[in-house]
Amino acid sequence: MAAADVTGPRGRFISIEGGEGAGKSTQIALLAGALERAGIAVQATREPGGSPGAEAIRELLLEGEGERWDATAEALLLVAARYDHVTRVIAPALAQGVWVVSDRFADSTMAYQGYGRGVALTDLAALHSFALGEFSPDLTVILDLPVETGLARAAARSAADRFERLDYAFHERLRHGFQRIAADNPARCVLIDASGDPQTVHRTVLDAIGHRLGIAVASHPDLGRVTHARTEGKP
Ligand code: Z5A
Repeated sequence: MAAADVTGPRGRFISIEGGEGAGKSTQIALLAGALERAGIAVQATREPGGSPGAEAIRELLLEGEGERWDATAEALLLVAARYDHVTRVIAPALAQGVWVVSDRFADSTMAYQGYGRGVALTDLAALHSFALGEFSPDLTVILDLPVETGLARAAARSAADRFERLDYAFHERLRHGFQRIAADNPARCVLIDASGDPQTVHRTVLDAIGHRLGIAVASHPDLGRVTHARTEGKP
């Protein structure tokens, strides 16, 4: 994937993962605010989506009945969207020295379509290898939360989409999948308890960035303002 072959000074790529209502959008808003205050240029983005083509695919994925797409079609659509997002948005930003923080990335496909919906993990890995080569986040923060807590948070926020309407056992497989991904990729992933209040989780995320990426960033103090500015409607 030529656009990801960055040779100059490069920004860092952080993905935030987790199940429904884990607090990804909230943490991305806080993290982006903290990085900006530290003088780091940062671009917040999301998946599926993040580029015009990928946003069009997002609409195909999230609308309609639960069985509109089978799990394999879903995976193919997601990886097509991801390729577009990486080549047109993420890799060019990193090449300019901008840090990119993404609400979900490839681990969501492993968790949802793989652990959740039964597509072989080896097939998904091969698909990603074809689309992205060796490109991957520098750090993946996985927000871990009991299923019932996450679904209650998500339900309080908005009407359920195609994925949120899937059954409880699916969401348990998802949580287990993310925990496995963290255990299998310890150099890239950090699993964080997301059951605390937003500022507590935020400070834990910044600690992880300090340890893993070697940069100390002060926490963002203004939770209410940043949360509303950046999370209504997602990044
Ligand atoms: N999907 C997939 O299947 N495969 C893939 O490869 C990819 C995605 C990339 C995207 O939907 C869907 O696509 C997703 C997986 C699938 N499934 N669903 N649903 P989305 O982008 O619309 O939704 P999401 O990514 O799942 O995020 P979310 O569930 O909407 O929530 P969140 O971003 O993790 O949480 P939040 O918006 O920050 O917080 C939710 C609520 O809880 C909100 O009212 C907050 O104020 C509150 N909150 C947040 N943090 C806290 C704490 N710490 N305490 C208490 N309350 C909190």
